[in-house]
Formats: sequence, structure tokens, C-alpha cells
Amino acid sequence: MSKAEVLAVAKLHPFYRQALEAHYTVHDRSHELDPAGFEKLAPRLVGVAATGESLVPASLLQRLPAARVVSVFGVGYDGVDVAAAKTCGIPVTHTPGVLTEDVADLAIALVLSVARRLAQADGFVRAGRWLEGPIALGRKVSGARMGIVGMGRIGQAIAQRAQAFGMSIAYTARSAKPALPHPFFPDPASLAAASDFLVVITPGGAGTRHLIDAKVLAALGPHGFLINVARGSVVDEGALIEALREGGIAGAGLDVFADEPRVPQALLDMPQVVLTPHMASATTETRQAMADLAFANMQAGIEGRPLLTPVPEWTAQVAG
Ligand code: 8YV
Repeated sequence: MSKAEVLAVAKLHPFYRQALEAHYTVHDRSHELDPAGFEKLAPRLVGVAATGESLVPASLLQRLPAARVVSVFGVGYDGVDVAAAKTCGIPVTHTPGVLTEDVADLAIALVLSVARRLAQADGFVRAGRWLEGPIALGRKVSGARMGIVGMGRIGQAIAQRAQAFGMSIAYTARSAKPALPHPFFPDPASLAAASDFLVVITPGGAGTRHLIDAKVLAALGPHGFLINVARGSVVDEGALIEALREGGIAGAGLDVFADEPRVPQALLDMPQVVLTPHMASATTETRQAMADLAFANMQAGIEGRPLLTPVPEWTAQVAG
């Protein structure tokens, strides 16, 4: 029997790709690389494999009459047109839970790196500059005020870690979470004004685009640091560069950018910024767990079994 066929809309992580290839014929970005051939292929595709950054627009979904699932390797799925998927009757799944700890760990790593100048300090020692004198002083992290933008699973894991550093926690989210002991602020600007470290971990997409703008950065102020482990789209990158350039904020730790993998030269040139290549979930253990879950969702969708982790919008539709 010939294998069922799936479309990979982006370059997949090898763990996910290998799991898929053991069961299915995987067509690698055929919709982009071979548009003519895709015409014939599209009606046979039963699944779509995507990453957290992938685009799965309505125009693609509408061409996939046999598709039974879009399985995203990532917790974020802002590139998938979920409304169109619902209209087409194609469920969307993602990988929540398995990457929570890694993302929270990296958020704390960025807080420490930017405040204690770890990247700069490493370069300082390697360049032999220690022989000439001590490095400039950093900013104390323990006991500082952390503001978290987005208090879901990962936001709460970040809070838990920050508390071990004796930091005070406050947050903003779509709505207050009365079960949490931390103060709620109604918007990012008021939260920023009360924070030393503003950590962004809200979902991406149209609803949060440029949520962190010039006004929020001004509220964070010249002694405040911005950490972004969410999506580049959540921060107005132009406003951020301006604030960093003018000393409007003290520094930034950034794992995500507006136009990945391209990072603006202005940011590359700034010593008060720590830059990482969208790697918050990039450990061997977590990428394996993500691949296992993404594959299990793909297989369940194709075989018509209950999905393990559909996106909340899909669950709401089925429940409603
Ligand atoms: C990416 C992420 O999915 O989970 C998310 O939302 O952004 C990441 O884990 C990962 O980089 C694979 O593309």
C-alpha cells in the first residue's frame, strides 16, 4: 500500500521530519518550490506539518480537500489561519506543555545575561581586556521587580523561577487570574512603569501586534530591561531600537524578531542587547518531546482518532 502523503510547509526539525517519514511521504514545501506540481498533489494531501513560525494561510487550506489535520511543532500557531481551518473543517494541533520549562528557563537566562552582562563579559575576558582593568558594573537581579506580559502556562513558569530569585512579580493578561497571588495590571504600560524587567510571553498574531510600543518602553524607563521570548511581532522593533539608542530603556534580551532570521543591524551593534536565535525550546529533550507530540497529533488526525492537543479554538468549536 502506498504511504499517505503530507505537506511540510516549512523546513522541519529532523526529529519531527524523521517520525513523519517513517509513516508518510513528506512533500517538502512543494506549494512554494513546485507550484505547478502542487496542483496535482494538493488533493491527495491528508496532513500539513508546520513549525511555530510557519504560515498556513486560507489560500493554502482551501486547496486541501482531503486534509484531516494541521499539526504544528510548537506551542505558538499565529501563522495558521485557524478561522479558515475551521471553515474548511481541518483541525489544528500544537505542542503545549512540553516546552514550558525550556522557554521559562531561557527567559530567566536572558534576564541574567542582560543584567549581569554575560555575553559582554565573555568577550571581555577572551579579548584580554581584564588585564587592563575590571568590567563595568551590572544590575542586581535578585529582589528586582519582574513584570510579565501574558500569564499563561509559560508566564507562570517564569514567575515561579523569578520568585526563587526573590523577585516580586506582577503581570498583565487579557483578564486577571484570581487564583494567582500576583498583582494584575490592566495594560502593559502600567505594568512596565512598575517593573525593572518586563518579560513578554504572550501569543503572537494580530491581537498582540506591537502591544509593546513606544509608550510601553517609555514607561519601562531608562533603568528597565525588556525580555522577549514570545513573538517578534509583539514588540514594535523600530520603537525598541529607538528606545535603546536614546537610552530610553537600559537593555534588552531578545529571542524573537520581526523578520527572522534577519536581525536589524542596529540591534547587532548594541552592547546592551543580548540576542539569541529563537531557541527557547531548542534542547534535545524538548525538541524530541515536541516531535513526539506533533507526530502523535498528525497520526491521530489522519487516522480519525481523538487529537491529543488541538488548539483551544478547535476544542471550543467541537464543544460548542
Ligand atoms: C518553534 C516556538 O516552534 O513553540 C513555539 O511557539 O516558537 C518554537 O518552539 C520552534 O522554533 C520550531 O520552529
